[in-house]
Amino acid sequence: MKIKVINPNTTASMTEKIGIAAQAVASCSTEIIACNPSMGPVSIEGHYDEALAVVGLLEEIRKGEAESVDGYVIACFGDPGLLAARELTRSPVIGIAEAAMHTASLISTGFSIVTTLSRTRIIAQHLVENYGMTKFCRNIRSTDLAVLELEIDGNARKIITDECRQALVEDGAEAIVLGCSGMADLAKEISQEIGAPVIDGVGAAVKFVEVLVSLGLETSKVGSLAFPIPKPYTGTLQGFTVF
Ligand code: 2AL
Repeated sequence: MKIKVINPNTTASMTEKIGIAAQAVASCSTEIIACNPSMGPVSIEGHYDEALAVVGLLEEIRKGEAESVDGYVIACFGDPGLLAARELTRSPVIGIAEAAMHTASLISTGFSIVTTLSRTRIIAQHLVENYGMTKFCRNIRSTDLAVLELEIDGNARKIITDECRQALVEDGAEAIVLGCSGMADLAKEISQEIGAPVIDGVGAAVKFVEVLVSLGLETSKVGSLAFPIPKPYTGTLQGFTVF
């Protein structure tokens, strides 16, 4: 099985970290292809970043269709372009936020999300509501760490661990969802330190793709996720024309 794990930002070191996290949980027979778009923001920390990252992300999905990919993971916690990506392929496409939240809901009665900058909280909040997770989500906590601060050796790990610990005490959370793919390498260690489940969406999403592919389940093309209506695209987006 071939799973393409797309980091929608263009920071190669983060893509590498995401690829390692994906490979660590994948079955022996699964091939992980970790990649990032060639164009777009170096990190995704707001609505503008998200909107523009989606163009490169969709390009990676289109390329994947020519590479006989069996399933895709969108490795950014805002799940940018998730439904658009699902329109482009029959193969399952899973976002790390939806994978992590659903996983947390299966092993706890309530979780808190620990994310990066406080301005990204609203993105997570909208996803919680869209995914029907309001009754499980106890809080969305920011650390005020920029995404690229997770790429340098600093005290990010300690700040995130402290925030997770506080979530257990102050929010009554029983599990923690990490709110950035740049935290993919931290889940196991933080879980051991705080004594509660800590969920990294990259690993969870890879396993969901494996399950769906194993069950022979594809994205429904019966209604709203049908292939895009063929029409010309103009200007810079001419290359995105669907025939
Ligand atoms: C993210 C993420 O997962 N990747 C990225 O560039 N930004 N999410 C976040 N909340 O900062």
